[in-house]
Amino acid sequence: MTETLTLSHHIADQTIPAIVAHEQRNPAAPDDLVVHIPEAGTALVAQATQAARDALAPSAATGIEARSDALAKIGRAIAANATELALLIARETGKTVRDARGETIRAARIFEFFAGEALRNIGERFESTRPGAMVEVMHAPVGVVGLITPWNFPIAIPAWKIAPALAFGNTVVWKPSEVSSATAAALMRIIADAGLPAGCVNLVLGAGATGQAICEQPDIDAVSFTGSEPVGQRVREIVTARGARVQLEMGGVNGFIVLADADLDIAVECVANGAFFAAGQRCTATSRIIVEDSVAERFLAALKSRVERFSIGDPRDERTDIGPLASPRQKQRVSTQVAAVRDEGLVTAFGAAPDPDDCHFAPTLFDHVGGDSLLAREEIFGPVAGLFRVDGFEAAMALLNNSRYGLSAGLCTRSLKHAEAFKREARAGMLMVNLPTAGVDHHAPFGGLGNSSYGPREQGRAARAFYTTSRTTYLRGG
Ligand code: UN1
Repeated sequence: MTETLTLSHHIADQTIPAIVAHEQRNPAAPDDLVVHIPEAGTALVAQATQAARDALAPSAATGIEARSDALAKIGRAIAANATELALLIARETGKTVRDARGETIRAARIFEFFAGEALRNIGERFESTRPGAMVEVMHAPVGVVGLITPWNFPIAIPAWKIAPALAFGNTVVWKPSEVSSATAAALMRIIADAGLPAGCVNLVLGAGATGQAICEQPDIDAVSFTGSEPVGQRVREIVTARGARVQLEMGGVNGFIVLADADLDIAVECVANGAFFAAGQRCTATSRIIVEDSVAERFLAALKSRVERFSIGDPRDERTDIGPLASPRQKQRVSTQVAAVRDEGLVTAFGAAPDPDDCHFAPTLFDHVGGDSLLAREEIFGPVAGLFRVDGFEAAMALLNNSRYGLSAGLCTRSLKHAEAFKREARAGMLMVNLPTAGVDHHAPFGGLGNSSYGPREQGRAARAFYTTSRTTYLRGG
């Protein structure tokens, strides 16, 4: 699989070829040019939006059972093609094939879950205060939704936006990250074969200009975005200014506390996974490892020896634990931030070496980090974390909560008392006890507090809130 792919937009079941604007190279083998990508821009976004609007009535006429069948069919087709999709994800984004296969299966399960939800969009009927009248509450589609998705979960995140959008009767204009366009095009082909009316899902490819066109498009009723905080804030400004609905999932500088009474084997597994798997490119990654002084040296030695056993290399190899960063731009960003941390005078316990030949970056840990460091404030989105030493639970919680973000937080302990206090006091949307900060279930609500998220939660039954609007009817027999 080394040919260069040339991608097309997909609007109302037509593939629309266009002029090449970007390329994505295999981040583990820069000579391998994976894909040529066009830029849709304003005119094609308008065309896709019209196609999506025209598809609303046919989609409603199709009914919930046919929609549910289509979602189940998409899920089955993703699962049946998991091996091929995982290899494409690995080649295009550098995600290890093992993680990519897991993610692909997760995407399949998400479509299957929402195949059920399409049949469970249950409303309410109750008595009006006016004698003889009844009140009915239905959950109606929002309309045309714009979806802007990132490269780090190139199939699962599109799945957890597209599936509920369709399940509840919306139609979609979707722009994936230019770093994962080939994976998006492969998913689009599967969706196009599911038997939904033309125009239910429209794929527009490109980078920032096309994302901006979606946000500005007056006929898009709601925009759901996952990506970086600065871009997310911009999305929010544009979309709320024109009065449309917006949902954002952005960054995190997630903390994981290791108390003195923790099982250190569990703590090491949680941190090794949370901080370094997927090369740290998860918004739920562990960036701040907050450890009680009395166990810090033992924990650090065990973590170091675990990291030394990682197999770092070609993401398409089944044995690889950690692959490269997704692009030279990503490697540049991580390198710049690591240099800034060094300029603070901090030293590493291990790592900090970018590979000169490709996008690999060694797992890196800075030791003796203080609460005012860049590592405590900014998301790095690479395999880089800081070790913060504290003298007990209260100090650990104070440090944990000292962040403008609040996506995921973890605690490793054997103490029920501390676990309960953590559940009450940690300022984060996702709380993990003796589990890594990253890695969430597909059937549970997902989202954060503070600058991490905006709008209703994604995933699970909670997803309905964003993709529907309640319609209240008062009914009196004539
Ligand atoms: C996970 O940790 O399993 O972009 C999911 C991200 C998040 C999803 C994380 N929106 O990393």
